[in-house]
Amino acid sequence: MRERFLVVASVTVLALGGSALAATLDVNRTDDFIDTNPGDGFCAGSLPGCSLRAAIMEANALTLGPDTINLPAGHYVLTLAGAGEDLGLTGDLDILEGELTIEGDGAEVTIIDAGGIDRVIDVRPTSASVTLNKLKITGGQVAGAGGSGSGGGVLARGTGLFLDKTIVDRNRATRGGGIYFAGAAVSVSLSAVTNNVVEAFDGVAPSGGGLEVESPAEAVSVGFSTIAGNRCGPGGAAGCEGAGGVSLTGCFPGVTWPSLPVRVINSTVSGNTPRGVWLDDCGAWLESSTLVDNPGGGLGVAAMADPGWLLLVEYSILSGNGPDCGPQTGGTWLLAGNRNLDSDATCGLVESVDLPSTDPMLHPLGHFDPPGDRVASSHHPKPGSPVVDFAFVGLSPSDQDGYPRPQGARPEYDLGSIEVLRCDGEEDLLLENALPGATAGGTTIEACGTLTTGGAFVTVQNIGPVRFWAREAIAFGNGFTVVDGADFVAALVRWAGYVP
Ligand SMILES: [Ca+2]
Ligand SMILES: [Ca+2]
Ligand SMILES: [Ca+2]
Repeated sequence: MRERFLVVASVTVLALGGSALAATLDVNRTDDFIDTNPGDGFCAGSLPGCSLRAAIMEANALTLGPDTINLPAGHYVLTLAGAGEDLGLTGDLDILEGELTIEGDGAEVTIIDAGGIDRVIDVRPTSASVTLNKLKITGGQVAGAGGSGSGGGVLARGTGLFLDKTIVDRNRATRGGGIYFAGAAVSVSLSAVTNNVVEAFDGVAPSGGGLEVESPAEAVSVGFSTIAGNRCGPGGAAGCEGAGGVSLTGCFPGVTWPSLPVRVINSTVSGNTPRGVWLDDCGAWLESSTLVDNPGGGLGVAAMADPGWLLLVEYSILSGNGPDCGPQTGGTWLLAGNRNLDSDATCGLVESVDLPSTDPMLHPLGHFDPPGDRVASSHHPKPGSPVVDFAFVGLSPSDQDGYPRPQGARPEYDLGSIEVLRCDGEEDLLLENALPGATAGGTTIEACGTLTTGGAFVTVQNIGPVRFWAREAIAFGNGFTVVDGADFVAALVRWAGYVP
């Protein structure tokens, strides 16, 4: 039974300096229907309430200022079939005008799902910048040559596209499975682009499994984010133009270090097929990032037309790729001597100031519950990893999960996107005898250091969350059980003293 709404959804219009008008539209329906009178100031259509499609149509018609659409937790499935339509009435959600922010409640709970009828969002060339915040974009599917086959999740050709705390997952296209961007500036921040696919269409080779950026006029930024599990073409590198993860083509010329057109920082590029990052005529600066397990290559460069461009890589891990570096057919590469690790000696690294031919000893890709709505997954170093404390300095004050760099008493930074957390000055936790059964409710136990469960069975009962932050995997003794709703978070690494 459909929920009925007694209050007609309205739009809040705020005067800004008497000239610009900013509208805030509050979506309160998860089903898909149009606004029957765009531009009247009300998000309202054929059904009671305000749908996402109706809110976008209304924002498209309100041309006087930046607009915000608030999208509460819910599964928003597009059901009005009709791809190839560009006014927002059917198929994908077309954003036509101005600056727009779609604000969700969290990437795990606010889900926009195209249900396979088209891509999810189409940012038209007539629009300005679009910000997607705390959302999931999924279920998009397009195929074809040119724009019709580009951007399974998001096709963006406006001025800018800014992803913040957003997941783009399981979309499909010919180019740019997750995102295809051909505008001015694009930024992926605190976000994840995962499990997207591009495949050939009628002789058109696929490209850019996760994110494809073509001829950006301004900066391309990937920060504190994960590009993982994306796939380009069925047959490896031969069937794919560019990368499975991130492909960048034809960046704007005329800028040189330190204003290189592409910046990747504190990010993870993992398990993309065939390649991780592919630069075709784009200078780039990668810092404190982890590129691993991309079977067709970690980092490749096709060409660099601008002689002022270079590829600068610092404090990063390239491991388990085939190869870690390559092909290297253009530009000046600066990896050697910049505190990087490779596993196969393809990056030209230098002994003593780098870690060539070295196993970084990383855990598999995992989600470590980072604070503050961050959605990215990462590879954490195992105990004894050589990447820990290998960089004498780092440029970024925090790691992918937002924890401060460096950690502990020593001043060195760790290589890669994750800084291993330290327990300096924290109490160890002895569970044996310390926690009898039937503890009073509401208690939160936090500790950092060494967890000792001893030989006896320990039962934690009727308490609140138990959070234990340890540098190393926790080995329990004969028995440790948590009952009656206590939420035991046995994190491999995290530090109780950190306040987000
Ligand atoms: Ca309206
Ligand atoms: Ca469209
Ligand atoms: Ca459409």
